[in-house]
Amino acid sequence: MPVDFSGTWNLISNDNFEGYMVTLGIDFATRKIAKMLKPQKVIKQDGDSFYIHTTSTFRDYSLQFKIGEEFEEDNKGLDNRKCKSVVTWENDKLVCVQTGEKKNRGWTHWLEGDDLHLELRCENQVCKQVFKRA
Ligand code: VLP
Repeated sequence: MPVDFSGTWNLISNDNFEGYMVTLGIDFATRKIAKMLKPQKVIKQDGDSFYIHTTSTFRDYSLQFKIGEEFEEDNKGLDNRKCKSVVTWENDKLVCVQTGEKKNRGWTHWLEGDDLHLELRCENQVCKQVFKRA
């Protein structure tokens, strides 16, 4: 049985979100707002199907995918770039590769104790987020 990420998760730490946003070309004013946010993630996992909804007081972002099936991602409300994304299991980690204009773009989710971890990567920047169950 794979890990179950389902649940509602609240951000408790956000390391180098600034560096990640800079590499994505997010403008100063937007970064200033985004840095203050404490987003919540709602994850629904049903077999190989995932729904990840990231919500905040400023913007929301939702994503639906099946493991191993490439999809078009438009990153609407984030950097608005399109990319081709695919999510696979690497042991108990959920790994997304986002192929497009930006090199080395992707993310990894995993569970550690009762916490949900997320590493966001773009070019040479890594942002590390930790969430606790709501
Ligand atoms: C853009 C970069 C902040 C910052 C401006 C808007 C949505 C894995 C994956 C599922 C993400 C989250 C991406 C955050 C990138 C911000 C608005 C913040 C709230 O999550 O869970 O999509 O990629």
